[in-house]
Amino acid sequence: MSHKNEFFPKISKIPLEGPESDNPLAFTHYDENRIVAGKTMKEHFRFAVAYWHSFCNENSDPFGVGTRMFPWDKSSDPMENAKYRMDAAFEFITKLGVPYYCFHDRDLAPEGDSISQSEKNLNAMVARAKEMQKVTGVKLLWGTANLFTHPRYMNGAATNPDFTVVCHAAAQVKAALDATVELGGENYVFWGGREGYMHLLNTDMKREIDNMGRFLRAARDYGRKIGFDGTFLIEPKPMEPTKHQYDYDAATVLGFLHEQDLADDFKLNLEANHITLAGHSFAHDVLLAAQSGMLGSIDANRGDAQNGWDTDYFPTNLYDAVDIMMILLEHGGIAPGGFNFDAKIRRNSTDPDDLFIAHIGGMDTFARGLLIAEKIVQNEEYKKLRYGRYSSFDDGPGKEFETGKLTLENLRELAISAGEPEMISGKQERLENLINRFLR
Ligand code: XUL
Ligand code: CO
Repeated sequence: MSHKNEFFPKISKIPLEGPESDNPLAFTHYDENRIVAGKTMKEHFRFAVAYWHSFCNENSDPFGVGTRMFPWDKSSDPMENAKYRMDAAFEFITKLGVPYYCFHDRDLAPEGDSISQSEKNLNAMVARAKEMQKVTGVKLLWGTANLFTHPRYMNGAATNPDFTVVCHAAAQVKAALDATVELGGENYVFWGGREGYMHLLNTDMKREIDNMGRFLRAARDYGRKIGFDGTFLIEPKPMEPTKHQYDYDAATVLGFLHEQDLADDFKLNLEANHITLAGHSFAHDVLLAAQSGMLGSIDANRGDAQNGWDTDYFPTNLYDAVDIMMILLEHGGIAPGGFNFDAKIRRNSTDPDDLFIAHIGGMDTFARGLLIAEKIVQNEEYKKLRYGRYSSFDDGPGKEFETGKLTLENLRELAISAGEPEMISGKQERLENLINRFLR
C-alpha cells in the first residue's frame, strides 16, 4: 500500500492477543487459523466488510448532517475521491485481516450523466479493484446494484409501474453483474429496498411481483451467459424504505422463488435486523433457510428491542451468535456465502479507531459463539432433548408415515390401538439452563 494514501496511520495490523487482553485493537477470540469442528475460523465465517457503511455512509440521519470525517474525500472530482476511498477500504480490510468485501455499484463509482458514463466510471474502478485484490489477496464475497437511492426508483425498480424505470434498473444490474464477474465475486445479491408499495390503492400487486420474477430470470440468464457460476441471493426485509416490501421474510421469498422458477439459482442472504423487523428471531429465518437447503449468506448486524427500525448495530449479542453457529455447525456451514458486516458505527462514534473496534467486536462475538456452539452441539443431553423427541418416527408405523405409506384411515386405526398418548415434557427450561451453562 503506498504510504502517501495511508488513511489509518495510527493503526497497524490487528493482532490476536487472546481472551485476557484488554487492548481494544486486538482480537480476543477470532483466530483465523484455529481449527474448530474440522475447519479454520477463517473458513467458518468468511467475514466481509460492507463498503457502503464503512466508507460511504457519513452517518447523517433525518435530523442532522453527517458526523463522520472522511479523510479520503480529498478532491472536488468524484472519480478521484472514489480512488482515495478504495485505497482507504483496502487499507482497512487488510489491517483488520478480513478475507472479503461487498459493494453496491454506486459505492465503488459515482453515477454519471448517462448509462454509458456510469458504466465507464464503474469499469475504471473495477479495474483498480481488480489490481488491489491481486496485491492484497482480499476477495469479493458479493456485488449488487443500488436500485433505491436515485429519485427514478421512488416507485420501485423491477416492480416500477413505469417500464422505462425497469429498463434503467436492468442496465444497472447488467453492469453490476459484469463488475462482479470481472472481480471473481462468489455471489450476487438482490436487496429490493423499493420493491414493494407505499399504498395498495395505487398498486397492482400481482403484476409487480410477476414483473420482479421476470426481471430476476432475465438477470439470472445474463449472469449465467457471461460465466457467473456463483449463487444469486435475495435479501429479505419486511419494510423500510417501503411500507411493505415484497421480499418480506425467508418464508415469503422461498415461496416466491419456487413460484417464479428461480429456486435452482437463488438462495437467501439473511440479515439479522431485517428478520427481527419481520417479527422473527434471527435464528428462526436462518434455521428455516438452512433446513430447506436455501441458506446463502448472512448480513451480520443487530436491531434494538426498543426500536422499530433498521438500526444496523454491530453484532455483539453472544446468545444470538451461539444460536446461529449451532445452526451452521448442524447444517453444513455458510460457504460459498459468508458473514458480511452490514452494520454501521453510531453517529457519535467519531474516532478513526471506532470502525476497527466495531468490526473486532463483531468478529470476536461470532468466534466465541462458534467455540461455545461446538461444545453444545456435541452435548449428549442437548441432542437427546432436541432430536430424541422425534424417536417415535424413527421406526415402525411412525417411519411408515414419514415415508408416505399411511392413509388417514390407517392413522385412525393406530390411534385406537395405541390408546391415549403419554404426556412427554418439552423440557424448554432445562434446555435454556443447559445453554446458559455453556455461556459461562
Ligand atoms: C439495507 C441493506 C442493504 C443490502 C444490500 O437494509 O441491508 O445494504 O444488504 O443492498
Ligand atoms: Co443487508
